[in-house]
Amino acid sequence: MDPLVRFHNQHPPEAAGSLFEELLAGLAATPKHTSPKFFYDRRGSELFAAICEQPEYYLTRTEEAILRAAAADIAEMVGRDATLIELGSGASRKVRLLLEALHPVCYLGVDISRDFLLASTHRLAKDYPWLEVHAACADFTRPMAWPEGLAGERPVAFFPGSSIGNFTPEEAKGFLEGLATLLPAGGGLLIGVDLIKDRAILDAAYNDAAGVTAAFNLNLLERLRHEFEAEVEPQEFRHSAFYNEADSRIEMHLVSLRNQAIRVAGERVDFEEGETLHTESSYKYSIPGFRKLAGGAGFVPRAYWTDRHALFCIHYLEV
Ligand code: AVJ
Repeated sequence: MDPLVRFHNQHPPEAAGSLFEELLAGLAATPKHTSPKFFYDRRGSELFAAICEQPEYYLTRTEEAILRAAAADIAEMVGRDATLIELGSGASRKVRLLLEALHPVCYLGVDISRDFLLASTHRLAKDYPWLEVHAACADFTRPMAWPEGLAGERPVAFFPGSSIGNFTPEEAKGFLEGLATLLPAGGGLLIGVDLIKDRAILDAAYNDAAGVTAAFNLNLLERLRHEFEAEVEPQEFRHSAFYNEADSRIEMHLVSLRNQAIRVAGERVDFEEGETLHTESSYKYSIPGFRKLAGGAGFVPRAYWTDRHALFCIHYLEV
């Protein structure tokens, strides 16, 4: 037990089993797909943190610059003494840019990657001794409730990084509706959303020259081997990522380099040469497009902040 962080395990006992079933169902489907949440084992979370450092991956850097520049503005909008709830808190880096200005009474980090979450929230609690820090290991793509015992009366959710982009627009609407119901009147949502832009910038961001995104994508197969006892050779697949303009989304795939069969939990999954496993979609929105989506989900768009080149946008929405 960490004396600095209050830990809430919100994965129901059957979660591991049902995650596995979800994985198998996607592999058996046509076209084959897996949810991006399967990327985030410990190694996957580390690789994602490394992606954020790549020169081509403008999202993190730009969002952090916006947060830095707008922190005082955001604090004025959001108000002090909130209960700040970060969804998909990962390394809990971005929230640091807000803590001094926002001065919340309580911080809750929610993440699916347990060890990573515990390490990050521990560092946060050490660095901000005045802050009450909680950690909840949970899959926020499933219905959830806030854990008991959080200080403060006014929850404000923080959902940075354009993680919302992993949902289809319909799913995003459903997710926002769920959040709007979880938040009491006066509660808010500070959310980072990647913007539609020139495809060359988008394609480069998901095909970094150092190959970190490729390693992140292929790590999914490593995870299948180690955690789910799959028989699969990652070197028999290659990374593919491209902008699908019609659907305003980046698609990531693992392309089979030849006809082959992999095995997961005794189930055989056949791949033809060139066939893909669709591992992620990352939707991009215009500013008005996202405000409309949020409005339709029960939020009132209150403000937004963007960068000079209109690469990324942070919205503040209230219920
Ligand atoms: C965490 C979903 C925002 O879509 O940009 C980065 C994940 N995938 N590179 C994104 C990701 C490949 C990222 N999100």
